[in-house]
Amino acid sequence: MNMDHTRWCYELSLPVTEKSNPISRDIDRADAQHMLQILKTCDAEIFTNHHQGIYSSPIIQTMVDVAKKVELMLREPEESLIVLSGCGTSGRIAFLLATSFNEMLTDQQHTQIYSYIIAGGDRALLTSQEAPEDRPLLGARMLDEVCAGKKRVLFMGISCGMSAPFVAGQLDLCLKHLDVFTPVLLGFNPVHMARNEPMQDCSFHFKEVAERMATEQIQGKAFILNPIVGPEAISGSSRMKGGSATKIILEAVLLAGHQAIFREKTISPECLSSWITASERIYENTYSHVDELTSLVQKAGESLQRNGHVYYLGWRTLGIIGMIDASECVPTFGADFGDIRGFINNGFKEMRNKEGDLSSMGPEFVIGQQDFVDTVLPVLNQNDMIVFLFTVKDDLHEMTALANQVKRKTLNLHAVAHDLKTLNIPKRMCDVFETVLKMTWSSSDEEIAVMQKWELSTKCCLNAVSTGAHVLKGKVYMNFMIDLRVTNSKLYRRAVNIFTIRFTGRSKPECERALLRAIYSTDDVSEEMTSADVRTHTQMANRTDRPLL
Ligand code: S6P
Repeated sequence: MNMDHTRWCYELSLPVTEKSNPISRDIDRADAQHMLQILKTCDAEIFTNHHQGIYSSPIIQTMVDVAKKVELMLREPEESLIVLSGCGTSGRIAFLLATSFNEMLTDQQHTQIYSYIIAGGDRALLTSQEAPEDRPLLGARMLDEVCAGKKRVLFMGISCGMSAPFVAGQLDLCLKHLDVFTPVLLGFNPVHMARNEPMQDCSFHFKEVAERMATEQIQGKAFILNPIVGPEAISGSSRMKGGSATKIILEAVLLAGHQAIFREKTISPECLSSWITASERIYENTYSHVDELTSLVQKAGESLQRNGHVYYLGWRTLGIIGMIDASECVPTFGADFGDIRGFINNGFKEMRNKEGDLSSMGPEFVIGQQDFVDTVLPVLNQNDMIVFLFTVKDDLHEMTALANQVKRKTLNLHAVAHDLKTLNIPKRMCDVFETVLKMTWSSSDEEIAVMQKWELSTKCCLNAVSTGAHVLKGKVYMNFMIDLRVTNSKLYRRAVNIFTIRFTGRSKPECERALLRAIYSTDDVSEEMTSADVRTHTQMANRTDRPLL
């Protein structure tokens, strides 16, 4: 059997979310403009119309069913809770949605009913905490605590790869108590591709839980939302399409529930698919600014190549989008936390996270724009790139004053600005920036959830900027992350896989030995090391400070 055939069979065996996307196979050799074309084509796969796609009848119908559950919860808010939960990016999106939708309820003088759980707690909102992802019992315990005293819980467990043991543990708890819980699994693989590896302290695996969910779905007691959106542009990097598709789908479902209550709109397949179409338009509009986006990717790449930094300064939830994008560069590209950093106006006051101000936990948790002025501005230089993220509804005077302060240090100052056709950002404000990616949204766009649309567009831009910059810096080979840290079992498997057939064509045991040599920093891999379980290896890798590939 030749190597190409072996690689091909191997690729076929991988779940969709771990596959190498043929569209991006040469992304490491692309210039900034070509790279954008690649990212645009990969993202467009989210909306491809096929029988398992996001627009397909079974997926839209499941969205309708879940939206109706949301409506029910909203009708009896005192005894109900909607919990969104996940690890890494999935947990961050859960946080963003739960806090934003609670805010919407407050605006309607309605009781807040949303809560979020992220593996590793609030510190995982800003830093990579990969190890708790492997703990199913911890997930179940955290869910149990959050739901204490509630009669009805709609639980949305997000795992793009349908692989996180933390989420599997939570779904298992729900399935054992269907009198209280209605579990929803959101992911982007078919059920038969859910992970089937044994989990820590557990007798079941993710796939088995997903199969039990599928059985309960027949009775309307559980739901699986798993459209196929194609492999990521950087293999396995679910912060990109996975995170965006999560946001699009859950917002559609939650908004439909809200509109049923507050606007008496019937929840129908049409209203759900029209939100997906609106999101598709956002992607098209965002990528139509190809020249400005190319310039941002190019500039960010140059900054990183010169050991400079990229700083996102964002207002309101656009600040959160910036911080999320920045925090993900550490586990994905082996970046230093200072390479790309996000700051938000009003810092933690704007975050509204459960655990409050975390700034005493270390420099990674210092996130206010005033902190930027106090600690970063004095040492800023021309190699550093600054990107402002704001909308016409933000405090434009405050924003211009800060931009002028930054400009005294560097002209490498850019903006992603969202405007409505009816409300214009004054030209003199745009003139402060070298590049302004000015997104104009037609005033006929429904005013509803306009902030959510601006967030999605900003996410798409920043994913392109940070991914593109790291590709230009050489942190990607073909379309594989090669500076990843092996800090949980999913990443360990991914590392072995990359080593294995893809790069070396050697056998799995041989590649695993090579990986163990890197983890334990030794050429002498002992019997004790090879016989230890994956958890022991990832614990060791967690203690090492450097990427292993
Ligand atoms: C991916 C990101 C990771 C994942 C996390 C959860 O780009 O770095 O932190 O979000 O591993 O993955 P999943 O498949 O359970 O949503």
